[in-house]
Amino acid sequence: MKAFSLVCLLAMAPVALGAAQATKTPAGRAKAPAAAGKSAKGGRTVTITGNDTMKFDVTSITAKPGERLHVVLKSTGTAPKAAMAHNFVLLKEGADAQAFATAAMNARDTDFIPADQKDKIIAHTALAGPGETVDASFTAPTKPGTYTFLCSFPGHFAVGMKGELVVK
Ligand SMILES: [Cu+2]
Repeated sequence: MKAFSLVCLLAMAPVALGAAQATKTPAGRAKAPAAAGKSAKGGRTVTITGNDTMKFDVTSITAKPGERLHVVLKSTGTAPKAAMAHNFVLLKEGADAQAFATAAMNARDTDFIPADQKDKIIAHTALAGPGETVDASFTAPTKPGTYTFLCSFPGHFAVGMKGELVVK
């Protein structure tokens, strides 16, 4: 009887372990797409960092017309995600960045990507909270020019969380 109980315990151990691992997955998920992105999505990787000072460390990206790019955005801040998160939103040529940022303020439900401005976007990432990494792969415009990218979290564009993609 004693031996039987032991077998039961041993048999159950992997199940319990598996359950514990399953609950851990969401916490580690933020990093997985970036690691997988390099090989799976292709394109030249451009790594950008955002932090609690609401600035991108890369404010100018140069690309060839139609070049495939893989933007990886890391948030190195420590403030809570609800108060401080970052994304990378690349706008189409001629899009009004100020109008986009203003509309985004009311779009918390969609991670500050305003539904009525989606036609102004070339590509965007998800929101990165403290310590999180998000990414997006896209094809640079074929038309040479300067395209604005910004963080659409409320207030960040206003204090200069923006940059430009120069296609030439
Ligand atoms: Cu931001």
